Amino acid sequence: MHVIDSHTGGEPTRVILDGGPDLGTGSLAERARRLATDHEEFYLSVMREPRGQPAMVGALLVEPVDPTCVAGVIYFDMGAVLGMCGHGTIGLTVTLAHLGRISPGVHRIETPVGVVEVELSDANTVTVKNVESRRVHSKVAVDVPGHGVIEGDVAYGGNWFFIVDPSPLPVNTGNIRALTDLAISVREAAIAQGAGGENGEPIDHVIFQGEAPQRDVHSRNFVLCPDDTYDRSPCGTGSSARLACLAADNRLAPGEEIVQHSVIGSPYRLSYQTGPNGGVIPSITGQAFVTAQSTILFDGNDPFKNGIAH
Ligand code: PYC
Repeated sequence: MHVIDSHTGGEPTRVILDGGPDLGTGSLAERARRLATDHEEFYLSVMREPRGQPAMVGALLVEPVDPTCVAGVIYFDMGAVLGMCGHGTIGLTVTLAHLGRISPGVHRIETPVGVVEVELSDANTVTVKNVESRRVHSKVAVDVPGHGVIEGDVAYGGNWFFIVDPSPLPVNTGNIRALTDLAISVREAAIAQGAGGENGEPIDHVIFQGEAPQRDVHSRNFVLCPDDTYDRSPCGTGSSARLACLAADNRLAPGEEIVQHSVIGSPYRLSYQTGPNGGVIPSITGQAFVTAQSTILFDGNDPFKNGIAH
């Protein structure tokens, strides 16, 4: 299996060029469902240690249905198959350029939740125009065992987010363990108490919005991903959901640009345009760098062939 690894603001992406399972035909949403139900062993073996690493997102290249797209992609981490991934799309675009498959300019990429547009400005800088994002519930109270009631907005940005603003804890690297534990409890409470999307979609990510020390930075976020790691980048789908909340609260005008930092200080430039269905079309600009080009091997005698479960 040939892969190319990159990171976007510190968050790793592994693009799988070949050697993945046969997912058959149909829409990318159908093929993503098949990956989730029939091929868990495959994606865990590529994401888990010793081949993968915590926080890594896999990007399985598949044939797009839409012929105007340069690629189809299904994202996953070691916790779940994802609808979309913003940092992964920036990493994938830089990887396609590294391979000589695309040049600077605008391209379309098909994902299970729809087609996204990417603009490659230079070898490392990409703007993603994400799928329409929306807030579906505001100020939802969840009772978090051991903590008490926490209020948050439920919003969609290609994945489902519970966004807590302001964060119950300061968002800084010294608090990563405590933020992670609290975010897991919030996600579990939200799921148990039915706080999800309009059709009952479960929350898969939690965001705590904190203050940034820099005057020119709008805020700093902590994002918990399905695999219980935190996003080293400001999370593209999470930033999209957050833009939908800012727009719904009239806290950011269409076209106005802000800088969002992750908990480790990596930046995205964010803005939005009003979407056709009452939501927002987010623009996310970030940078990715290729870190490795490898062949992954699976030895039938290896007791950890399918990765370490812990
Ligand atoms: O950037 O959208 C994102 C993302 C999702 C999970 C990890 N990163």
